[in-house]
Amino acid sequence: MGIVKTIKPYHEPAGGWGALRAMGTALTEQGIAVSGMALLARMNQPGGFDCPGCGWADPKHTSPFEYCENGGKAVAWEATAKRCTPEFFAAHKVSELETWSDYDLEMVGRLTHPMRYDAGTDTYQPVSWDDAFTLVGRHLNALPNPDMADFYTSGRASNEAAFLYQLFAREYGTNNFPDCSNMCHEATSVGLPQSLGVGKGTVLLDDFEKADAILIFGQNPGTNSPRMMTDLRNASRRGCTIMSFNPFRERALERFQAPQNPVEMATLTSTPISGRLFQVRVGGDVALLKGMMKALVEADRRAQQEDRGTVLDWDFIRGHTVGIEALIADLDATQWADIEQISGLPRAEIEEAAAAYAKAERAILVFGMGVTQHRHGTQNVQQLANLALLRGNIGRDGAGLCPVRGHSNVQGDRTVGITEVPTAEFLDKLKARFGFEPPRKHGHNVVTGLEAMVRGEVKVFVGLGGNIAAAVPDWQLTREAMRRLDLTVHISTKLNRSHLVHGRDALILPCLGRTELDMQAGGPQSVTVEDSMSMVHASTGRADPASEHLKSEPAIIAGIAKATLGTRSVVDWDRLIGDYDLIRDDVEAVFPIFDGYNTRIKVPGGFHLTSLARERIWATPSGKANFLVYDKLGEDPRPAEPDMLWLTTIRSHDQYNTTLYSLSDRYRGVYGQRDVIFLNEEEMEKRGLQADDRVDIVTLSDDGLERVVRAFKVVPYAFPDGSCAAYYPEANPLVPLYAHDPQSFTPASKGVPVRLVKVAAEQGAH
Ligand SMILES: Nc1nc2c(c(=O)[nH]1)N[C@H]1C(S)=C(S)[C@@H](COP(=O)(O)OP(=O)(O)OC[C@H]3O[C@@H](n4cnc5c(=O)[nH]c(N)nc54)[C@H](O)[C@@H]3O)O[C@H]1N2
Ligand SMILES: Nc1nc2c(c(=O)[nH]1)N[C@H]1C(S)=C(S)[C@@H](COP(=O)(O)OP(=O)(O)OC[C@H]3O[C@@H](n4cnc5c(=O)[nH]c(N)nc54)[C@H](O)[C@@H]3O)O[C@H]1N2
Ligand SMILES: [Mo]
Repeated sequence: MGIVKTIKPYHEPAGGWGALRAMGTALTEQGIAVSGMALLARMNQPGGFDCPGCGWADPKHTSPFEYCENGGKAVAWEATAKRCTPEFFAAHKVSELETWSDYDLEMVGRLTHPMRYDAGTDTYQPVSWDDAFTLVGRHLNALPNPDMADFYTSGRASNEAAFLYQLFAREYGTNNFPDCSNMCHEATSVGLPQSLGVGKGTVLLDDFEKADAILIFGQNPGTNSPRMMTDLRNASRRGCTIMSFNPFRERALERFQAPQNPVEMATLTSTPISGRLFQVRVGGDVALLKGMMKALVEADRRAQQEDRGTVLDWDFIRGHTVGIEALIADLDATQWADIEQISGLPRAEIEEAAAAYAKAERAILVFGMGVTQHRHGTQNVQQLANLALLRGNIGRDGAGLCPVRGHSNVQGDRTVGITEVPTAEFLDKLKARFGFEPPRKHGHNVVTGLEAMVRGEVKVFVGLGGNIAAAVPDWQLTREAMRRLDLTVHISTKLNRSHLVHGRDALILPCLGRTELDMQAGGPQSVTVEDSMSMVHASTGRADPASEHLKSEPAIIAGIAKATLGTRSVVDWDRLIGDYDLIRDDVEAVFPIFDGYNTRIKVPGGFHLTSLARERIWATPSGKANFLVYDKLGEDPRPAEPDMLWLTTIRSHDQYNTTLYSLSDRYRGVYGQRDVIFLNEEEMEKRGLQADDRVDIVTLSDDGLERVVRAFKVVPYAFPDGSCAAYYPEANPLVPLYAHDPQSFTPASKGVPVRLVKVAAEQGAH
């Protein structure tokens, strides 16, 4: 790449002309400057396809311009004119490709043929679909126990593909469904049911038009869900208070220029977004949340003493919740000094945040990975739920919890049965519909799956999308385990790291993307997805497939199922693949909330899956919402290591998870490089470091293994004390596999204890 490596602050607002320029560049780089714009005109429109980017909800289709810079990049990446062909594979041994960067691998373009690894030549060679399916079947049938296979899902798979995938693996005999969600919002899915009885958000897009306050915890909308910026901007303009709690001063949370707004664009004005930014320390959220709640409780007592009403919503608390006494006792026992130390925020600031929250009649609490990816991720989520419950901010217009999901269908995949801990009720329904006995034993999630792989107990890995080898923690350990597998199968659109970290046998099975026409025996097919707000709607690709040899994800799963189960199967796979309406009928039979599925997706915008908590019906054992106590403030700050910093691993503006669109991160002022570490000047001074110095980042591991990434460049940044940040996935070798939330098994990617070792100038020269 010709990009110069520089660090220089970005002065423009987020969005705006910078966003339009970046989208134009992405389309041009992929060789689709003109056709790409035509494609984008069909994105998120009735009859069109759903954006393959993030899981933010679609508005009510009032503008022909329903996409954002990063959605544009996601489409450019899929609709690229570049191709990764058998000739390419013939020319590059796998051992050579291993030396390529992740960026260069995906830049090769769309995969065109099914490929099988050939050890003799150390290359991938073309293979027929039939032979590929037979190979998978042979390996799976050779396993003494179906629990020796793992079936991974990344959240781009449609409801139809995901349902078939779980159907096949369960008929085969296992509940091993590690899922990208295990590394993402699992703390939400595990934490919220205990609090509210549902594991999903409780707001709809309309609520953003009615809220008086929106609080954003550990989420970066300007980059990761840019269409949300329009809702925030409109809220901000009508006087809604917006507060953000984040160690970074994320640009989009400060100022935003709507690319869709001609006036802002022409006059170069922008809307200030976050009324207030609270720079919480990395891992300091429990302390912050308890501080806010403590301030509310204290204010409530004062108000009652002075006969000024109440600050807490006691009618709601008494009518709808249990556990308030224990929560208040815990808050009373928590000292302000500890809250300040661990959150990194002075008491006065926390009280200010609490006061602004208390002033709002209706408040929405938004949260993302900054909250979930901690050893105390579930606790973070539950303390957030407590904060909402204290003021009755659930189940009312303009109020609620809004976990912003990642992948565009990660929520839907879970809804239709991708889970390693299925309920008995679901399995009974599956059995009633199909007539086979599904396995009851709980299966692997990402962490337990990798642990089993490390122990040699897993032999076959199948990945429905994603890039597991790069997305997971502890590369040294986990990649070595992947290389010992009997078979790795990746259903993918683009070449990525996981294809190179392969088992003894290995297959790359290329599939259609969401923008492409999916033609089956019964004609062109649509799929369905569920967004962050539980809206289910259809997505129809119309573009010519990247290659005539591609199959749809459902068709690939059916091919594997037939080759593995043969006449044993009670499912008529060909019939289902011929007409996806039939798959949806099955989904509806197993999950009654999909009542009228095929009819309801014909309505533009789709339909909403009911959230009981939204109706103030609490599906918990007590029948009430639960205030849940966590008697700590976070993780112990290791007094024995005065040098320690909490490292958080974050996304740049120019990446989609492990896919890099470029090596730059313009809002944070980083260009042409990703091996950087953000650190404040005081912490730099303490360590004798200057800007551009190189450091090794070393994890303070508990198990004696050395975890280190080398020669990262120091970038001074107004960051909280005791904290630092580096990019995901480059920093993943630092995240220990054992360092996960014990309840949700979410790896602690946003809370890694590290120390820095300065590298001598000549060693660090890059
Ligand atoms: N363009 C683009 N869009 C995406 C993605 C992408 O990679 N690129 N990924 C998709 C996926 S799968 C997901 S899950 C979402 C991810 O979207 P986000 O949830 O926004 O994920 P991150 O960027 O990893 O981190 C979010 C924020 O958490 C802050 N943070 C870090 N540590 C802490 C902490 O300890 N406390 C608090 N309060 N904040 C902290 C970071 O500064 C950052 O602003 O986006 C989805 N959309
Ligand atoms: N340190 C650290 N680690 C993290 C995170 C973090 O913040 N920090 N975030 C975590 C999170 S939130 C997530 S969700 C995971 C993401 O983990 P994954 O979901 O496994 O990773 P992705 O990078 O999204 O997967 C990209 C690949 O998906 C394939 N692909 C793209 N589109 C399609 C499609 O339509 N169909 C199919 N079959 N394949 C397709 C392409 O081959 C592409 O290379 O990573 C997690 N890992
Ligand atoms: Mo995610």
